[in-house]
Amino acid sequence: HPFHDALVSFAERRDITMKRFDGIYAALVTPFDHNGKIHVDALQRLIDKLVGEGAAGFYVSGSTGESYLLSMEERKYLLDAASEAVGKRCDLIVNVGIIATEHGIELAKHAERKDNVSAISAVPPFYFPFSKREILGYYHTLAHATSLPLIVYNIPAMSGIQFTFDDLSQLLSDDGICGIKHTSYDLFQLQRIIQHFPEKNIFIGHDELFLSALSIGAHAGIGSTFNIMADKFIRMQRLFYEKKMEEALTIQSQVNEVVAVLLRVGVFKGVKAILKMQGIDCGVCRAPFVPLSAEEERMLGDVAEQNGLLG
Ligand code: MN9
Repeated sequence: HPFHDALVSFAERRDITMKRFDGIYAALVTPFDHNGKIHVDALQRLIDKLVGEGAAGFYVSGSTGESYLLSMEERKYLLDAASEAVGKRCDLIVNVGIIATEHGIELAKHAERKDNVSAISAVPPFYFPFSKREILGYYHTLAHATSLPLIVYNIPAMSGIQFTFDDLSQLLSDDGICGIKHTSYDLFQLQRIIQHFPEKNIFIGHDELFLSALSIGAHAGIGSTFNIMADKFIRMQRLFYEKKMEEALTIQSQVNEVVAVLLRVGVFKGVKAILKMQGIDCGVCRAPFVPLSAEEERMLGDVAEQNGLLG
């Protein structure tokens, strides 16, 4: 492809290029303190709780982390803090997606300096109507900008970019691209990707589809609701491997009761509100997001209580 000269060869990459991702990667919220600054103590407590529940790792600076409301410096600082908080216990995937390719490269180079980061990820460049060629070029460039492999973040509802199966095949044929985070309700497309790229890492990005995605061959998930109920997903995956489908579906059904309310009030705001009820105050989402109403908080409290999220 057009960036061939800049390629780092497969053999020169870190061993982790071949990493098989498995399990639950929590798409971390970004905790803010009362002054709206990144709250490192809350982040540490959140990470400790999720490691304790059995999370496989963390997805830092994604949509859930409000990364497009953070400055470049804050995105780096957030990763510094998360990397330090996690230590050697788990690995991190870092979303470096941003509009300008050179800013993405800068974030990728920063991520490469952390020894617990196993991959970068990126949303498509947004706002401007870039051509498919420009968007695919952005990914190939980021995938070879550092020794870290890249996970494509497919999220049409937010990015506005619809990838076809052919687009995704082109991307996954790049040896610098180790997988995809599929945050789309199109399970037909997901199944075709898994079938045609069995050696790549496929993350389901819609928590409400977790069990469905496992049934068509996904092995891992990246999700915002793992912040508040990682244990349920971990149990669901274990039950699935034990072929206890009815029990697994019971858990998915509970999870989906919670997701339905989160979608009504705004997922990121709702996840932060439930975390506060669970004893980890991560503050509120950054403006232009507005705080939840008392009625929205009540709905969240009720559904969290009814589904065993409040202990
Ligand atoms: O990280 C999340 N995607 C977005 C994954 O928030 C854009 C999901 O966890 C969803 O929030 C969740 C609700 O649709 O599945």
